[in-house]
This record gives sequence, C-alpha cells and structure tokens, in this order.
Amino acid sequence: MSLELDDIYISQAEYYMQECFELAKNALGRTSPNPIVGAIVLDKEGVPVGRGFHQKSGEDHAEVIAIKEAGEKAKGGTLFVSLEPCCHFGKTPPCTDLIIKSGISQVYFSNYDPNPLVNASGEQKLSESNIKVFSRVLEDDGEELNKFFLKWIKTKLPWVTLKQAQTLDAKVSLSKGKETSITSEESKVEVHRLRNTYDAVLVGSNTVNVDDPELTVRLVENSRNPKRIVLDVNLETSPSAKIYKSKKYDEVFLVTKSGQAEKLKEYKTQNPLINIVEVDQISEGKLDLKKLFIKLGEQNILSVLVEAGPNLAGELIESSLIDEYILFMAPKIFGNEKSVLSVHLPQIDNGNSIKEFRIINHKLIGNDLMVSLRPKP
Ligand code: AOF
Ligand code: ZN
Repeated sequence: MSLELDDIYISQAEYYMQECFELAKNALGRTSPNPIVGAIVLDKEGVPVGRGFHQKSGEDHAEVIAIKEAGEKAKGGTLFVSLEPCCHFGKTPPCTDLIIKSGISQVYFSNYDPNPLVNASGEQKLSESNIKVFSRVLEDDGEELNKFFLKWIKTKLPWVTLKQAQTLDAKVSLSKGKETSITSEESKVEVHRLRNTYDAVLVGSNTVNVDDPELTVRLVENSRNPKRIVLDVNLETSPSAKIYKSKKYDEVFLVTKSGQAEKLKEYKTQNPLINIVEVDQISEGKLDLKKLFIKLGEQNILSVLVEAGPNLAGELIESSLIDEYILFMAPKIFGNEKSVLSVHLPQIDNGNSIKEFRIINHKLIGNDLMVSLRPKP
C-alpha cells in the first residue's frame, strides 16, 4: 500500500504532537490552574530548532519557550503545540502575538482551549494573520493528557479519582479498624507516582485513625507533595496524627461540618496554618461532597486523588462524583467472617441502579493488577 502525500503530512504532525505530549508530561501536577502544554518549532527545512513546555502558572507558556529557543530560525517554520495557543493577557501576554511576530507560517495544535478567554479565538487570530492552522491533531490523546484542566476550566470542579487497594474477594482489611497491608511494594511506588501528579490527596477520618498516613510522595525522585485533605465530619481524628504535623503546614486541609470552633482549636495548636474547610451536611454524619469539590475548585485544585476506605468510596460512588476509579487488586483472599469490603453501598435491588464502569486501562504491577475505570454515563 502506498501512502498519499496527505498521510505523510498527518503522520509527521502526529509524530511531533506525540513529542509535544511527552514534553508536557514533564510538568504533570505542577502547572495548576494552568494546563500542561508542550511545543516544538521546526525551521523552514523541517528541522526541530526549539522545544519547550509550560512549567508553572505565571511562567512562560510552552510556545514562548520553544520560539525563544528557535530565535530567527522560526521564520517560515512550523509550530506544533499540544493546546490551542492563547490570545489573551493573563499572567503572561498572548502567545498568538509572539507566534505572528516570529514569522512562523504554520501551526498544528491538538485540543482547542475551552478557556472562555481563548475558545477558538487563538486559532482565528492566527488564521487572520495568514498563518495556516491545523487543529485536533491526536485530539483524544491530548484530552486524556489534560483531563484535569479540561474538566476544571469547563465546570470549575476538580477531576476526582477514587483509588483503592483490595483483595480478589474485594476486601480492604482483615477486620474493622485493623491496618492490613494488601498490595506489593511496586504498587506502593505507583501510588506515590500518582500522588506526585495530583493537586491534592483526600482521605477520610477512619483512614487517618487506622493507618496514620503522611500522604506525601517519598518513593519518587524529583517529587513534590500534593495538598493533603482530611474529611472528618465529627472531628474524630487525633490532632497529633502525622498528617497534621506536616512540614508544609499550609498544604493541609481539614474538612468538617460547621459549629465546632472549640474542638478545632486543638488542630490549630498542632498546625497553626491548617486550612479549615466547613461544609454543610447532606445527612447526619455525611458532608455534601459536591459542595466540597466546588470549594476545592475555587482554590485552584484541579485534581483530587481520593485514597478512600469503604464509607467514603460508597458515598462518592453513590453520589456519582467520581471521574475515574483506580483499583489495585492483590491476588489474595481474606475470607469472610470479620474482613471488610471495599465499598459500602446500600443494597441495590433494582438492576437499573447497578453502578457500571468501563475499563480503560490495566497494567500488571509487581504481583498486583492495576485497573483504571470510568463510570458509564
Ligand atoms: C498556551 N500555552 O503553555 C499554556 C496555556 O495566566 P496565563 O497567562 O499563564 O494564562 C493561563 C491560561 O492560558 C490558561 O488558563 C489556559 O487557557 C492557557 N494556557 N496556553 O497557549 C501554554 N499553559
Ligand atoms: Zn499562551
């Protein structure tokens, strides 16, 4: 089979777009509330002369770094960028102005930027300046890469991933209140990798009381810690739990119902900079999680990894608040008597109410199976 000329152009665009994605990934979890973006400039002969990725909100956009590196060689050249170039003044000036000034003659991008200040206007501005623009290159992959930003910019809600580790018989511990190691060391490293890319990690009060976790990233090089959020309706966690003694005090959030000022003093004594978030209850002992996510979105938290026990997992699934479910399955069986099931949900008797998911990925990690799922709409 011979390739048409168009196919060759498409595959070159896809090749460089893939590289843009790889560049962008360097900053996963570091750019909020901005997206991750990678860019490459080719000179007019088709030779790569500049590369860049957006590193942090407030700093240069990907295209700016790549074009600066290319310098004069950008003239008549091609820009590949994983997101539609911006055309607005934010913390930084519009990328479109620099692209036009650089003399670049063609631009390929993957996703349109749904930011209302951009939203196809970037493309329009470039076209009006007689730059050839090609959009939607590897669009699905680009969307997956920026799933956190794309959800938040459209809804102002963070992307919520529920993560659990369980046995073959869906157990999370041998008995209530007992910490039981389930998965292999390799899976623990994978969880740290995940923490390294999410803006925040959230746990319930039982997890703090039973496991006393730090929720930091310790098993990955060049890592940074996510914000740590504890959900504790009745303030049952110990104020001296490890999580409240975190080195960076202001990264810790305690979410609870209102009207507990006296009890909260103890936590503030342990951690004077702790962020207290008060949320209404939807029923006795259950906070309105949707309202919580709205508040977290307002704080520029674009992604939350919920390392949930059975109650929190049940509440999230029941209220359809999760975007993704990551399950680490260890090939072990705990048996029935006292062991605890991974998800507490009320009995479902009606077939129409069964919670259904689509498996989008699976990976063998050590001796565990990591499965990523998305709720079926
Ligand atoms: C791009 N390239 O690398 C990024 C873009 O406050 P600013 O100036 O940093 O603008 C932030 C907005 O710009 C952000 O919400 C998103 O719409 C876009 N991000 N655009 O062309 C980039 N990071
Ligand atoms: Zn820009």
